[in-house]
Amino acid sequence: MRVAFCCHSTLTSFHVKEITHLGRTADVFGAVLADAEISRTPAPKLPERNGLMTSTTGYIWNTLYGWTDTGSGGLLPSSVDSLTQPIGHHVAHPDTKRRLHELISASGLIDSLEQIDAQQATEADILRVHDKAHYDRILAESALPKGGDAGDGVSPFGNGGHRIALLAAGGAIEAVRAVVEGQVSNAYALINPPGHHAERSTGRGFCTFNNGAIAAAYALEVLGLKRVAIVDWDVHHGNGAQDIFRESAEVLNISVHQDRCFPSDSGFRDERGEGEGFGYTLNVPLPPGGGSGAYEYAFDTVVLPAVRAYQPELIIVASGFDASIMDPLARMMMRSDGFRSLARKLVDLSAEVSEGRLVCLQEGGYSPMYVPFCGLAVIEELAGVHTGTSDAYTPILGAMGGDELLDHEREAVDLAGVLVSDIH
Ligand code: 3YP
Ligand code: ZN
Repeated sequence: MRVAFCCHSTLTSFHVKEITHLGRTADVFGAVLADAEISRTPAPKLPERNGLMTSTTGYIWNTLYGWTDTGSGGLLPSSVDSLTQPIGHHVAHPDTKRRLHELISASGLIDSLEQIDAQQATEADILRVHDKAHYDRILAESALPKGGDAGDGVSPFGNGGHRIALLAAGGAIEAVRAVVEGQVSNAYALINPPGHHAERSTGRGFCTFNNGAIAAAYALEVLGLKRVAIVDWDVHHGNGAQDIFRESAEVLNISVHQDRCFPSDSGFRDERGEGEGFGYTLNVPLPPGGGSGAYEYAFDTVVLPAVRAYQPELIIVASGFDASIMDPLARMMMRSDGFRSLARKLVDLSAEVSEGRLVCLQEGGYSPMYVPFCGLAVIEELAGVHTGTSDAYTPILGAMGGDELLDHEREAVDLAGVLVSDIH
């Protein structure tokens, strides 16, 4: 049964929060709803962990996540020799994520979230998924006066940057710990730098350590879970977890991404894992141009059936907002309502398979103006709280179309759908 209550905040009209631990439906103004209305709302499965029942959403942000120094180039390092002019605002400048944090605050949503502090991950936490040479190299380059690069020449970090990367991995761990221990029912960790391209032996694509893989390994090796699913809706391929968990059946890694965007040589449907891990790597490459129709079809046809077949104890989401229509680093057409609907699907799925255990970790997203609205929509769905904030860009972006599922998108998704039958 659900109870709805409303409360006023100083900044927004009102919040509606659904809480799931009381046995009847009522609202705070005292009007108990009629039985007929009660029976219309199916009772969600109650999240019950360690005897605790909660309906709180955890939230992680740290000031240092806004201090990553991505350098003076725009995407490539600035260089007189190659005539790439300094621009002062790298495409992955942390302001985009800080602006999302500020919308969470200004909308009033933050008042409904349980803020959790991140700690720096330990060396042992990192070495569950990375080799020591990578860890040592990051620490050594971080000690240089101007910092270094995580591994591929387009992933710069500044002096002391290793501490922010460790704090991002530690934020992912804390979010997982809080959810698995039942302190909160689900969580959004707005961490930075991102992680999903980082492989066992190198950083890549703005990522230093693979926060999601580190959190999954923590859940398996420290918290004792047996099955973790990673759902990666960042527009780029989740190659890092694919590399790290290639031979593991303890992690189901599903990546929905723009076909051959980045990395351009991975993310194909025929990459399915190796040995015991065969079948537990699942790639859903989408043609460029897809919007909510393509994504919702991919979720309904592939992601949800795959996760249901796998029955994980925890779902980790690699949550990038770079599939948005405003993003400079991909060519998809998602809007905030599309991300909201994907989040809703995963909240419902987690209630069905993992007692509500769902942890979203921030990955990419490079539109400083639009990422905040996408993130707010997702976190509202996790919390079951609507602040009443409307996406101010909907009138202009909604008019651009792109939401219907097209035949070539359906065909691409259906080809991935046949792979679900190998998951057990
Ligand atoms: C890394 C270099 C070119 C594309 C870019 C992608 C980073 C990202 O958002 N990954 O999820
Ligand atoms: Zn991305």
